[in-house]
Amino acid sequence: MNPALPAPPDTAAPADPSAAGSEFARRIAHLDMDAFYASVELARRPELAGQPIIVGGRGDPESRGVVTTANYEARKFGVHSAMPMAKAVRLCPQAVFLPVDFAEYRRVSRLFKAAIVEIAPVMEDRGIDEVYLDLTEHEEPTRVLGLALKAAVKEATGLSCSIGIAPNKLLAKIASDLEKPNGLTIIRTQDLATRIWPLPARKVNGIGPKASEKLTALGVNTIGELAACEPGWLVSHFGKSYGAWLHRAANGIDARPVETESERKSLSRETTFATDLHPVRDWQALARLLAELAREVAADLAKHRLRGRTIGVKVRNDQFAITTRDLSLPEFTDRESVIRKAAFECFARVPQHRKLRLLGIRVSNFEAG
Ligand code: TTP
Ligand code: MG
Repeated sequence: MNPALPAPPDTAAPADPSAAGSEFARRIAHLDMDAFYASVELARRPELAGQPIIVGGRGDPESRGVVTTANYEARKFGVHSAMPMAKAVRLCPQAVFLPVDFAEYRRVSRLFKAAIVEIAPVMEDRGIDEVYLDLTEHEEPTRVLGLALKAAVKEATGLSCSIGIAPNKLLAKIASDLEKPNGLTIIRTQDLATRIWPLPARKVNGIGPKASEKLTALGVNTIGELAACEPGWLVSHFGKSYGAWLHRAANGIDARPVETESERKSLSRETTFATDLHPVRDWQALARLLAELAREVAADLAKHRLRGRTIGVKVRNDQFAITTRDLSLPEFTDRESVIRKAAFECFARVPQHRKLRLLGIRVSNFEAG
C-alpha cells in the first residue's frame, strides 16, 4: 500500500478511438523522480555524492526492515526497493545506510509539484514522486516542453527526474521508465511496435506479478505477444473486464483523462495481496487490510479537504473478475471509523466463494467545495 505506487487503471475505461489514428491527438506526460528518497538524502549530504546509498527503516543495516529505495550506484549491486535490509548489506556492504525521513520527502515533493504547475497546470498528483500532465494545449514542441519541465524540477529541488510523453497515460507511464535516470522519452502512436511491443508484459501498469505469471504460463511474454492475442481468448482466461482491458492496453489504447484536484470525482486506495485470501477463511487478514485502507483513504480525504457520501469496496478474485459494492451515507464524511464501518458492510455483500487477490476502498460523491 505504498502511496507512491499508482492504483491499477480503471478497467472499465472505454477505448480511445484517437489512439490508433493520428499521432498525438492528446499529449500526456508522466514524470517520476529518480531514486527519490535516496536523491533527497543526497541533496542535503553532498559529501556522499558518488557513493551507494540505501534508505530504509531506521537506517540501521542490522535491522530487520526493508529497503525503501536505493540510489543507482547501489542498484548496480542488485539492491532494490522492498528487499530485506540483511540482503542489501550482503550485496553492498560498503553502502551508506540512512533512515527514512518522510517529512523531508513530502517537503521536496511539494516543491517539485509547485514548480511543475507553473509550467503545466493540468497536473494529476499520483503520489509522493510522480505526476501526470496534460500538455495537449501547449504550443511548444514536445521535447522543448519536456526539457523545460526537467529544468524546472532541477531548479526547485536540485534533483533529476524522468519524463515520458505519449498520446495517453498508459504509454507515458511506460515511457518515463525506459531511460531512467534523467530520461526524456517520447513515444508516438507509430512507435508502439518498435518501442513498446518488445517489452515484457509486466511493464504495463496494471499487469502485476500474478497476471504476468499467468501470461507467461500461457506462453505470452511480451506486450506485442499480448497485443496479438484474440480478445475472446484473453476474456476466457482473465474474465470479461480484465481480459478486454489487457487487449486494449497491449494495443496502446487508454482514454483515461488527467484528473486535476478540482475535477477529482473519487478517491481510492487498493492493495494486491502477496497470496490470495479467502473471504471467509482469511477474514481476519482481510479485516486488517480493510481497516488499513480505510485509514489511508481517510488521511487522503483530509489531505485534499474532501468529504464524500458514497463508500465502495472493490475486489478482484483469483480469476481476475472484479466485483464492486457500495453504499451511500446520510451525511458527507472523511472519518476513518465511518468509512471503515461502511466498507465492512459493503464487503459483506461481496461473493464469498472464491479467493481474492485485490481489495480496495473508494470514496466518491463529494460535497460541493
Ligand atoms: P519509485 O518511483 O518507484 O522509485 P524511486 O523514485 O526510488 O526510483 P526510480 O523512480 O528512479 O526507479 O518510488 C518512489 C519512492 O517511493 C522511493 O524513493 C521510495 C518509496 N518506495 C517505497 O517506500 N517502497 C517501495 O517498494 C517503492 C518501489 C518505493
Ligand atoms: Mg521514482
